[in-house]
Amino acid sequence: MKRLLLAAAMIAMAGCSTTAPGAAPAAQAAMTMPTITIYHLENRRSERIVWLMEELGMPYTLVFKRGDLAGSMAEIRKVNPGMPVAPTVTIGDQVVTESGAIIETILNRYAPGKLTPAMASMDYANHMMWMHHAEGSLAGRVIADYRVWMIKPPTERSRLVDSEAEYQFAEDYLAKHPWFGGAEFSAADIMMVFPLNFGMALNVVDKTQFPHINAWKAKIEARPAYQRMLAKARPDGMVGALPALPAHAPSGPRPGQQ
Ligand SMILES: N[C@@H](CCC(=O)N[C@@H](CS)C(=O)NCC(=O)O)C(=O)O
Repeated sequence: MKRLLLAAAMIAMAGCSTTAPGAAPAAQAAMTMPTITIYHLENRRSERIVWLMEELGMPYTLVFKRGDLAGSMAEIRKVNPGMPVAPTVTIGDQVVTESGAIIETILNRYAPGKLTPAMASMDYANHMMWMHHAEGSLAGRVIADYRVWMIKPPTERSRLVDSEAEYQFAEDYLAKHPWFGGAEFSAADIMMVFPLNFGMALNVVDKTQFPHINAWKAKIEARPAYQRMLAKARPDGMVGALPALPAHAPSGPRPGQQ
């Protein structure tokens, strides 16, 4: 009788949890992927989604007018008149924007466990931070600085976190980790390329000051999936590149800091 009760208790406990305490949950099964269509502007953020699909080796349809940003934007407006931005993606019949949200949706649903560190690892939180930092902090600051400096070049550094502080933060991280995903390449690296390239190419920061970011960019550009993305999404090289600032912003300490 005692043995029967013990067995019943063990079965009941097993029913409560299928994993040992502290163990990572089993990877979720991938859902069947509907047709994914990427509405693209050359040399813009929609490259992230093309690159993601190339890294995953998954099918997609790419829509843009080669060498014609206005024509490509007209295609975007047809499916997404309320928020015509690149990337706009259709997942089946659903229109989705925000590159980070698109990437997380595709990975979580159709490629669980891919391009993402294990949830229980130290790298996971860093990966998530860079996934969101790319658009939530870095892109906004670099583009704001670019726009303001185009109108009136600054004579001193801002007291607020500026582009240079952003690049230094990324530089310090890459001095200790090979990828923004930590030990392995992850979707966070895909998110970070666009804003880091933007500020360096347009002279918002002095690109010679960030050797680890430059070394990471060289590794990124050597990836076969990145090269396939360039061949498909940027077949004629840079299209509609913005003018670079004549000189990068003043570096050094901020006012009041020596
Ligand atoms: N945070 C959004 C930004 C999307 C965005 O602004 N994309 C730019 C191209 S890189 C765009 O379409 N701009 C058009 C406009 O602002 O009119 C994302 O990451 O998807």
